[in-house]
Formats: sequence, C-alpha cells, structure tokens
Amino acid sequence: MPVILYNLCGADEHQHFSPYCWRIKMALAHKELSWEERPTPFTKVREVAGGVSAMVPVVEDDGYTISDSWDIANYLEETYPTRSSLFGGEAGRALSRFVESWVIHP
Ligand SMILES: N[C@@H](CCC(=O)N[C@@H](CS)C(=O)NCC(=O)O)C(=O)O
Repeated sequence: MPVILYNLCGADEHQHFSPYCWRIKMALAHKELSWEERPTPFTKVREVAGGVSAMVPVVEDDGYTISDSWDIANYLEETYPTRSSLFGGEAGRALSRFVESWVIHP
C-alpha cells in the first residue's frame, strides 16, 4: 500500500508550493517509498483525515495518521529503518531539528 500524502495545492491542483509538504515528498523519495498525493486546497485542509490537523502535510500509512513534517519524518525514519536514513543517526537528527526549527522562519 502506498503512503498517502495530503499536500497543499493552489487553484490548480498541480501547483504545490508548501515547503513543509515538499519536505515530506523529499523524505519519501529519499526512502524510496511509493506514495500517492492528495492535492488539498486551503479550504479543505481541515477536512483531511477526519480533521486531524489544521495544517498539511498529513500522511496516512498502514492505518496510522501523522501530521506535522517533523513528526512525519521521525515516523518514516522509525517505521522504515532499513531504507536510506533521513538523519544518519542521532547527531544528524539533532542538526536537522535545529535547521527545520530556524532556517525556514525569519
Ligand atoms: N509545523 C507544521 C507547519 C505546516 C504548515 O504551516 N502548513 C501550512 C502550509 S505551508 C498549512 O497547512 N496551512 C493551512 C492553513 O493555514 O489553513 C509542519 O511542519 O508540518
């Protein structure tokens, strides 16, 4: 079963501009997991997966629903440990947390 990724889109459902959703697309690609995207406009975000989150990305995988790009990355890392690592160990995880917390925000 592919991972389902709810992914922000514009009026054109092929227009994907959320950096948080791109993080997850890159993580899924890095782990070479198959996924299906569910393009989600702003007006539908709160309806995703029964209203689990006010924001996307949201991922459904094997009965689990996970929101927040950091939590999703950690879920993927822990659930698929034999695939290419996203962090390369605890030091890399800590550095990634620092970068994701500070780089995208002014
Ligand atoms: N901390 C969240 C932030 C996600 C976020 O800001 N998502 C925005 C799109 S870039 C969103 O869904 N906004 C919906 C809204 O504001 O209604 C994460 O890392 O996933």
